[in-house]
Amino acid sequence: MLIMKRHLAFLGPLIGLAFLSLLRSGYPQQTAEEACSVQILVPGLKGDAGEKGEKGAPGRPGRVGPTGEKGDVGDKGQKGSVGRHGKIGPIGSKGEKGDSGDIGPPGPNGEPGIPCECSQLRKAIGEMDNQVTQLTTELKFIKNALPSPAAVAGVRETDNKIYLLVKEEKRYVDAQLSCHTRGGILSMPKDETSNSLIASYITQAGLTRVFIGINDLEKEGSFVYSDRSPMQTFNKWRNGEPNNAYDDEDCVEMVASGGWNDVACHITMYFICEFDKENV
Ligand SMILES: [Ca+2]
Ligand SMILES: [Ca+2]
Repeated sequence: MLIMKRHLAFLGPLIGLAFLSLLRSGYPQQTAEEACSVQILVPGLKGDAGEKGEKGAPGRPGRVGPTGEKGDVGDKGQKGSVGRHGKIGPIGSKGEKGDSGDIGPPGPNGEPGIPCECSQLRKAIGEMDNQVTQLTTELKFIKNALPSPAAVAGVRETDNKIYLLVKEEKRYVDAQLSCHTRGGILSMPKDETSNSLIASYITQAGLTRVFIGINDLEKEGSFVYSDRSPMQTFNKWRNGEPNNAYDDEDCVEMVASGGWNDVACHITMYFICEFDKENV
C-alpha cells in the first residue's frame, strides 16, 4: 500500500487533472472511496523551518582585482654596507726619476793580492808601446807623403768600404776563401754606387770580368750575397741572365760594363774583395 501511495503521489497531478476533466465532461459518477484516495495525493502544508545546517567549506578564491593606484614614494632606506673592492685599474704612467741617494759608506778592505811576476809583462808591454809608436809615425808619413792610402795599395774606396782587386785566377770558392783570409769578403754590390765603382775598377785594370760575391749554390734560382743575405730589389743582371746554362751556373761574375751573369763556379778568374773600413 505504501509503494502504491508513492506511485500515486507521483501520478497525483496527472490523476488530479484527469479527475477535473471528468468533472467538466459530465461524468460525476464516482465512489466515495475513489475520491478519498485522490485527496491523499494533494500536497500538505509547509513544515516548520529545519535546524540551521553546519557551516559549509570555504568557497573558491575570487578573481584578481584591478591594479591599484600608485602609492606615495616611501621614506629613504638606510645606507647599505660597503661593497666589494673593484677591479685593479690600468697601470699609470711612469713617474719622474727620483733624486739620487746619499753616497754609501766605503766597503771593507779586500784581501791582499798574490804577488805577481810582473817584470816580464811590463817588458812586453813596453816593447808593444814602442812598436805602436813606430807604426803610427810610419802611417803618418805615408798619409802625408802620398795623395791617399788607397792609391798606395791600388784599391778603391767609398765612405765605409775598401775594394781590392786580386789578380790571381781562382775558382769561386777559392776566391771567397782568399778574401776571408785577407780579412774581407768577396765583393757584394748592393747598390748602384758600389756596382759602378767595381765596374770602373775592372775597366781601369783592363779586365773583362771578375768574380763577385753572389751565388745560388744553396738553392737554385735563389741568389744570395756572400754574407748569405738575400738579394734585394737591386740587381744588374744582363739581358737573359741568370740563365743557369747547362744547369751548371751557380756563381756570378761582373763584366766591365757592370752587368751580372751567372757562370759555372769551377772556372777560374780574378776577383774583387771588399773590406769594412771599421774592421781594417
Ligand atoms: Ca744556378
Ligand atoms: Ca749565365
